[in-house]
Amino acid sequence: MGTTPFGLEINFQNGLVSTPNVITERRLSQVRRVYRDQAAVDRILSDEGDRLVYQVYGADLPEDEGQVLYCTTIIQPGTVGGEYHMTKGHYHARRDRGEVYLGLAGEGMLLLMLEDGTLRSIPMHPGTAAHIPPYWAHRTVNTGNVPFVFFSAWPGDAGHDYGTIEDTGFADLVVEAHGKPALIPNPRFPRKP
Ligand code: PAN
Ligand code: ZN
Repeated sequence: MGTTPFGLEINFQNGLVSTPNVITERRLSQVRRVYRDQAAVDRILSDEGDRLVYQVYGADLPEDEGQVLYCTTIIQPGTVGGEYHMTKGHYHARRDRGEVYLGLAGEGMLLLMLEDGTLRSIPMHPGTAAHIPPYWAHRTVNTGNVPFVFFSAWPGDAGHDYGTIEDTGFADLVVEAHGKPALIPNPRFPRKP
């Protein structure tokens, strides 16, 4: 029978959702493995504590075929060992499920990757509606000086596979070079000879 219709209010500036019932907070200690420079992670943890990297605000909806799930993500500005703050990133457990991202505030980059390592990047700013096709892993990066906020909507039965990306990362890293984002090859990513 599905669910009861409802509307939530989203603040486009800060990404807050009225009466969200699912809030995820990702602090540096929880997402440390996404960064290349583990010594830099240790330094930040001991010098300034466990900084907030990103939050996700969503609605508690059933993860069923036919439902459309949605949330906002707020990535705080900052770098770790030269890499910009980023989400963990994932494939959908059902690889044939896509997604839509809409930029609301701040500046970011969407990284997309196929399982053979083919990589694409899409700059995101307020108003950018990005299409994530089926089969593409996706990660977002805050490349600006203020929180990067975006909205996502995806099929209820997509599921999330974090393990594959946790093991290898994406094929490229997004680093700050002369104050601007640059993509450089990730030495940890397995490349075919
Ligand atoms: C997004 C992401 C969200 C957080 O809603 O889940 O931005 O990123 P991670 O899930 O990689 O930590 C999405 O892609 N949902 O499918
Ligand atoms: Zn997704």
